[in-house]
Parts: sequence; structure tokens; C-alpha cells
Amino acid sequence: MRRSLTVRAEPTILHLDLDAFYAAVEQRDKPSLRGKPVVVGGTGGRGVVATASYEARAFGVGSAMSTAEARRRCPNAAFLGGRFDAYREASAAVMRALREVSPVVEPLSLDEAYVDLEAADLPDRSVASVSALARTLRARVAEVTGGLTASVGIGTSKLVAKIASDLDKPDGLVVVPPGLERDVLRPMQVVVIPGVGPATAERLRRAGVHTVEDLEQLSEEELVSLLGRAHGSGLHAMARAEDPRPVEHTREAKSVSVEDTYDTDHVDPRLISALLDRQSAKVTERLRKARLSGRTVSIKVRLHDFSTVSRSATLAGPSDDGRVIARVARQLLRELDTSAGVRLLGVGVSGLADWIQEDLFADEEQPPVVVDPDTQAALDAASRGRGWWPGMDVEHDEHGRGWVWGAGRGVVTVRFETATTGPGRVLSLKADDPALRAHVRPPPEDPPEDPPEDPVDAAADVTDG
Ligand code: DCP
Ligand code: MG
Repeated sequence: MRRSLTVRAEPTILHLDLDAFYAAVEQRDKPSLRGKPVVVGGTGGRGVVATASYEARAFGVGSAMSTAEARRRCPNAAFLGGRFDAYREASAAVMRALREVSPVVEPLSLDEAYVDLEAADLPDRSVASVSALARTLRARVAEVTGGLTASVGIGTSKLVAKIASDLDKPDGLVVVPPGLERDVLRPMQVVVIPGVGPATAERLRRAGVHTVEDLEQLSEEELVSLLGRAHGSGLHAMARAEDPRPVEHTREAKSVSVEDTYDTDHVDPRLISALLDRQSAKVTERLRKARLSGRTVSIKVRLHDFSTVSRSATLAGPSDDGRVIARVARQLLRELDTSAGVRLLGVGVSGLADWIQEDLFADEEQPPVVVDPDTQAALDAASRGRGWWPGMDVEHDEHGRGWVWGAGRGVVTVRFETATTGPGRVLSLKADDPALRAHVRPPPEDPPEDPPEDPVDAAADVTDG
């Protein structure tokens, strides 16, 4: 079903974004951290912050900052690596709750989605009715996730709904009544408009444009001459809250990928790496042709014994930068033992964005890559091996379940608590204590509705061009 491409008259697009998502999951499962500064991300020397709890944000800690800087700003925070199974499980529960409201749900990331309320069961589409629905939905999200909070925005377009969800974050609900969209947009900085990244913003700034209100003053011709035809016209419309993008519960392409099978097993690591680079370049070319960018980079490798392994990593934001994709693919390859030979190799990109999210005029010299902990975890995995890392779930024969606070010099410090126990005590144990082991999360009772597909296997979506 493809809905009309005009801007709606009723506030029927809902945008939901969980608050401090990874950190909130950590605080849920680690009662001693509730109300405290928590930083999730790469905890190693070159780690990057994925997110921080609002308590840590008060110290100026935020996403994409180096963990070293975050430690300077907030030395008392708990610094934790990511537990992706827990985040994926919470995300799946939220997406299910959204689909109870309307079948038309468009997830943007693990913690963010649009919902089309035109397909929802509502007495009418008044501000009062959609507000009531949103209140029920937020309560439901808390219920199915064990207490996570979400911020919700509702408006007549995606642009307005998304901006609205940010206006009263965290734990907020903002409905922009029809007719007031432009009043909401006017005072905002131009970067709130999708497609306006730092470099476009800089061009606009040089033309004296800072806010959406400033942008409104420019004619379409002026914007076109400043930014080019497509971008200029698009921006002219967006500045007026004319955003016709429909909520799309199915994506035309779920992934873009390339794979090759070889007649002979390749063993030379430099050759394998070069083949992978070539595939990354091909994938990039296809992404660009389709005007897409993607967040998740995957590789698929079939080894000499016909076992097939896939690895994937998620970037902080969608990218169509060939160097970024190639770099992540190579990093993923390094995790695998290919010394006995490789007979199939593939590279895929999924988590696609059909809107140009990246800055059209981004400086070519600076690929805007921020590695999130999903990638970081992949990269750290080799270095940390089977060791103990901060935040990981453990269980001890005598003391029960808990999580690693820190480890080093043959000692591991564990706090014994879970989501349901209340704050627990801290014990230092020997790192080789045979009674201590990693706790593996049991699979969720309901299978996740959207199992993360193997992007490389879903190769059929965008055909070889
Ligand atoms: N994320 C990441 N790297 C980034 C940004 C985000 O790994 N540079 C991850 C961690 C976040 C999650 O994605 O928890 C969701 O991103 P959001 O931008 O929605 O940030 P939060 O949910 O953490 O905070 P907010 O309350 O601002 O939504
Ligand atoms: Mg969020």
C-alpha cells in the first residue's frame, strides 16, 4: 500500500525514540546504577561513547565522544561495554508494541520508529485522540521492556513528528497540532532538516542562514543556486514543513550485497583482503546508484571445509562511503581464521536509509564514521578474547548472577545483582575462579518478530547492475 504523497491534514505520523537506550537497558538490569551516570561504548583506550545516561549527560558526556574524554568529564560514571542481545530483545519488544497500534511501522534503528496512525484504530484523528493513544503506547512500552521510557512526537509529517519527539526528551510526549508546524520549525537550527549536515549548514551559514526561519526567507531559486537543484528544492519544501515522505513498513531494498564463489581456495591474506576491498567498492557503487546508504556492514566467508560464517558491525549512522565500508569489512575479516583457505566471500550493507541522511556536501577527507559498540564489540572481541569485560553478565555457583565491574591483575570485581534483585554487593574474585562464568542470556520467550536477516543472503533485493 502506497499512501498519497501530499502532506497530511491530520496529525497521524508518530515518531518514537527510546531515552538513552543502551544506558537505560543497563540501568534496568543493574539496579545499583539507576539514577547514576552510566556510559556505554568502547571501554578500551580508543573506545567511543555510544550513549550516556542522562545523569552522565549532565557532565557533558555524549554519543560519539571518545571514552577517554568521557572519563575526564565524568570519572565516577560506570563505563560499560555493550550487551547487544539485551538491546535487540528490548527493541523487538518495542517494535511489537508499536505494531499493536498500527500495522504500518517503519523502524529507523533499534530504538526509533515511525508509526502511521492512519492505519490505527482511533475514534477520530483529533489531537486529543492521538495524544490518548500515545499515552497508552508509552505505558505499554514501559510494560513490555521492564520499565524503559520513550519520547513520542506526533504531527502531520515525518519531519514534524521526529522533531516533536525530541522537544520534551526524555520521557516526553509532544503533539504538534495541524497548522502549527511552521511555528515549531522556525526557531530550530537548520540541521534539524534531514539532508542538512555540518557542511550544508556551513554553506547556509555563509549565506546568513542559521535557523529554519532564515531558510524560509530564501526563494527556491536562491536555494537551488546555493545547493543544487534537488537539494535546494527539497530544502525549500522542508523549511515549510512540506514533507511528503510516507511511513514505509516495507523497504524496497533491505540490503545491497555482492558475493563471489571461487574455483580454488584462496589462502593469501593480502589477496583475500583485496578481493574484499573490490566487493566493498562494488557494494558502494550500487548503494550510490540506488541513492541509499546503510548502517550495517556484513561479510560472509565460506571456509575450505564449507562452513560459512557471517560477521556484521553497525555504524553510528548510515554511510555510503566506500572507504568506511571497506574498512569495517576488513576489520570483520580479521576476526576470522582464514588461513586454511576461503572459497566464497561476500560483502553486504543493510539497515538502509532511503532518505539522504548524510550530508551531501560532507568533506570528502573526513569520513563521518563513529563506531558504535556493536562494531566496537566486534573489534574488541579479538583483543578481549574470553576475558571479563565491564558490564558483561556473569554467574557464580555460590553468589548467583551479577555483572563485571572491572578486571585486571588476575582479579575480577563483580556486583551480584539483576533487574529483579535490587542493588547487590560487590565481591572481588580470582579471574580464574572456576565457579565464575559468563552468563548467556536465554533466548526471549517470543521470538523476535524481525530477526536480523543475513544481509549477504538477502542478495536478491538489489540486482547486480
Ligand atoms: N548509538 C551509538 N552511537 C551513536 C549514537 C547512538 O551506538 N553515535 C546507539 C546508542 C543509543 C542508541 O544508538 O543508545 C539510540 O540512539 P539515540 O540517538 O536515540 O540515543 P539514545 O537513545 O541513547 O538517547 P536519546 O535519549 O537522546 O534518544
Ligand atoms: Mg534514543
